[in-house]
Amino acid sequence: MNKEILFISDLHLNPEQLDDTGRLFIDFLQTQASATDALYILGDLFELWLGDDAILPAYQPYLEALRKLTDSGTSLYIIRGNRDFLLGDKFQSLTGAQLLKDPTVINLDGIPTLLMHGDLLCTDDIAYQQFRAMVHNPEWRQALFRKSMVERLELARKLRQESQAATGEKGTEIMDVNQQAVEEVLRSNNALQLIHGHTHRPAEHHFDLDGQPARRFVLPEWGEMGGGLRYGQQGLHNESYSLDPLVS
Ligand code: LP5
Repeated sequence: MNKEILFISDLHLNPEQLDDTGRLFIDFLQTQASATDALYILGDLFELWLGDDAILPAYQPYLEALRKLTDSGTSLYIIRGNRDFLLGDKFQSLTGAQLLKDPTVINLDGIPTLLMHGDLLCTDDIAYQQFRAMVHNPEWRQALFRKSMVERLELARKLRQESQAATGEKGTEIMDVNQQAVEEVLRSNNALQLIHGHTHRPAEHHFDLDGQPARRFVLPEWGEMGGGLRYGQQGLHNESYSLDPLVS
């Protein structure tokens, strides 16, 4: 029998309060995810993660809901995003999640499928790639971990301001994936299928890769509605989630 697997990303859970998206996510975990074999979250589960030693109180309900999910038998796999790149070992032990490297290849029905957050594919966004290299630098991280939670929050606020100013100036194409980067990463991982988030441009792209049909699925961001991909007997298909029983 085929496994049932869900893929979601870009929930950007509010660091200050439990809002509608947060309630929808907890409902999703209890109703949809708990009835499947595995849930993959491909980055930016949290709007900002200050480090496992500085967990914001507003995130406690999610940690508990994720723990309940894994205790009930659903496997939980998470790729870090550009907002929650500091998720670490303590987060794993609190929730039962397994953090995956970006990219990771899994096998869906014999099709090698690449999972990524998606930011690494935005190679035309040179300023972002420099920013990414900075926050992945071990020395930058050591300096950050010496700061208090309040200092980290203030730094995160400044980074957001810088980022918002920068993205306002950038052309939309620069902030999308680069097709050549997509093809190279598929080729180097012997994969024909890619699932990612980050760009908030949900779609299913079909293209030719060295004479073979290839697909790229882009996951949606969450708001009052959620969405993702389900893999089951029918292959991969889109789903949407809502707390309103009249909307599906
Ligand atoms: O986030 P989003 O989707 O709006 O834009 C992203 C890229 N921006 C980022 C930066 C984050 O938004 C910043 C917030 C991160 C906080 C996370 C947790 C904090 C951890 C602890 C830290 C204290 O990822 C954006 C891309 C866009 O996606 C599309 O791909 O374009 O990239 C940028 O905007 C980067 C800018 O081009 C360059 C930013 C320069 C920052 C320079 C640092 C200066 C230091 C100032 C502070 C003193």
